[in-house]
Amino acid sequence: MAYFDKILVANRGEIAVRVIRACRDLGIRSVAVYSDADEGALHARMADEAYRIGPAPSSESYLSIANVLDAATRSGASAIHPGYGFLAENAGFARAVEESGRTFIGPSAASIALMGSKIESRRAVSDHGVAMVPGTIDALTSDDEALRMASEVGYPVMLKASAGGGGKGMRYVASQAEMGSALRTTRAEARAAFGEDAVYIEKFIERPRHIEIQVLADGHGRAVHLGERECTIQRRHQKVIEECPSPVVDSDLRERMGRAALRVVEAARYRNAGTVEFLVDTDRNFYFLEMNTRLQVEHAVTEAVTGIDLVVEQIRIAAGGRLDISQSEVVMRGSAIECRVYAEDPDNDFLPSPGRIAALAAPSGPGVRDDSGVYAGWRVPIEYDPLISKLVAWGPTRDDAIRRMRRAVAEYRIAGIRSNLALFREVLEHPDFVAGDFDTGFIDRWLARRRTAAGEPLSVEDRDLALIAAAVSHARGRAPANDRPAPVSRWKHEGRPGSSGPERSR
Ligand code: MV4
Repeated sequence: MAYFDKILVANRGEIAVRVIRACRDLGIRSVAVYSDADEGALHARMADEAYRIGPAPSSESYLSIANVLDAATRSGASAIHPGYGFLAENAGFARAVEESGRTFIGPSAASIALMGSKIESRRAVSDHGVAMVPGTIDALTSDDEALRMASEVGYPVMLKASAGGGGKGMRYVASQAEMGSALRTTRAEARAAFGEDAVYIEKFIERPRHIEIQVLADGHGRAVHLGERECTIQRRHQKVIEECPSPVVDSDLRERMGRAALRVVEAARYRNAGTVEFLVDTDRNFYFLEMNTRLQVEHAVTEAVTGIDLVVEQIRIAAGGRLDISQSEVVMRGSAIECRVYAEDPDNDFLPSPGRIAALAAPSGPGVRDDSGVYAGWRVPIEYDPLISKLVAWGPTRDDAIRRMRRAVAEYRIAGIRSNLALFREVLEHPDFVAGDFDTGFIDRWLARRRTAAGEPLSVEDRDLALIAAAVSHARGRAPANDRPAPVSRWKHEGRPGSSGPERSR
């Protein structure tokens, strides 16, 4: 059964290829759009039809609502899948698609707008009884109010822009002496970046993990959660490695986080696939952070473990279909890891490494999936995110998945451009990674240590990071991170099933 005759994919690269594949699996015609920089790109070649939507700068192509809608008119597509990034979380785009008489494959414009405002989403979610990071519910109106709220929740705090998210527009505030200038710079940056300067305060959660719950909701009152993804391994707020399940989430915590995520779905009257992000502290308390109203980059680890095709479900739901999966039918089997393969140079501060791919051999074999957006001979453009593929390895256990990922990374050959593959080889052998013992500072601390070990001076940014890490360790009566052996993290014990650690999340 076909749900739509023809779907336009308003995106590029590996995610456009991923959606085109789902269309083909469902017998639906696919329409690609491409900029001048993407003429001959894999997604444009794979789709049944492809339409040029403008010059290389995304503001004049992939971000142009008018140009995307024009391609929809030219092709006769009756639905639009936005992928992630670009227009995926633009409420105005979702509205414009619906007003043009087409279906937006995603949530309503109202849900996108609600979750796009971190202040409004915090209010809606707290009204539904979901635990969130202690802090302000309303936008701060004065320096005095900020100082009062911050001393109420206790320093250090995070100052966050309501229009921010994903690490954008946030600032660490150690003490009241820093509050005045932090408010001014955060507001000014938010105004420049988002055109809106509302800010709020959250208590700073130390050494958290970033764990998110995948949800599916059909808009007819049915909703399920598909367990969690562990997304703690990040560099500068970019995820690097994700996994499903998390090594620290047992079935009890999963059930409680899943129920909380479904309350967020209710609060947003959410429809389609979405992700509810939580911070999890070292005592395994979890706090709502934000909801991503789109398909995520890392969705494939959930697919590997649940066997559910999230893009197919998105299309079915958008076509008005009922969710035919009940919560008890969601079964998590085995363990999956994703490595984001980037065209970037780890030896040159991770600068993008665009250029012609001279040779390419992607891994395959049992339990390995490579969602790529490139091919040999293709020139990776400089204009866009340099993600070239997402490598996923599945195994019956986490150790099996790690070994498989090591094998897959070793099989991978990319010539002509630099990539971050060599880093994965090292991280996948790191004892703390293998033990599942890490927090959000893992990659930065590891890279800093690795560079000083190689005799390189630290960059100003890395030196600041190291100083902050040392200060935090000192304040907590620990040895600085550079002094090995590091103290054994509480994660090591509390993550273990059967551990008798305190369970305080509610
Ligand atoms: C925080 C936090 C500590 N306390 N909020 C960064 C990305 C964005 N989604 C939220 N982030 C954080 N918010 C409070 N109240 C620490 C981070 C954070 C982080 C979170 C997840 C993964 C990596 C991170 C790296 C640095 C900081």
